[in-house]
Amino acid sequence: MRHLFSMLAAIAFVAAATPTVAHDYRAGDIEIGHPWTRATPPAAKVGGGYLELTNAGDTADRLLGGSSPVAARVEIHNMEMTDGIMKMRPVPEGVEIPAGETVNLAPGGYHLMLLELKQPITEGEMVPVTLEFEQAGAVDVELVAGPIGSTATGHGNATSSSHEGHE
Ligand SMILES: [Cu+2]
Repeated sequence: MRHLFSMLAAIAFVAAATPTVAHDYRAGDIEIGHPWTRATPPAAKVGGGYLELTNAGDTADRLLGGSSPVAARVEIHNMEMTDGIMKMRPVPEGVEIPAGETVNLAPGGYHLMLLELKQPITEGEMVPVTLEFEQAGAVDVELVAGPIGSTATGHGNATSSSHEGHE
């Protein structure tokens, strides 16, 4: 009985963590799992982008960057611990996706950065982004916008000031 309860709790947790239906895309050998973003505060000029990249092929590929009609630029960033402080830095060389492996762009690590947003991202919105891969080429995906509160896990208070510095 206790086992059943914890199983139900686990299911409830998963449901809460993924408020929207998972959606996937494919470009050549690259599978793109559940691209998402977060709603932004009214004055925000930047937004994040998160997704899972799986290389089903037998040669390495590389996510080089992207573009979006809702932002002036889309960059790839990484979060790194420097002297005990989480800092973001642009990764112009992109992210390698080794053959047969999965690379996660997620809060706290590699992520897409939508810069100079033309308007705030609202919860539930589908944000179109074109991803650019070295081998697989360009592919259009849509980021599902989660609630604004979910900023706590990634681009939270500690990093929002460094985002401002991107302007
Ligand atoms: Cu960033």
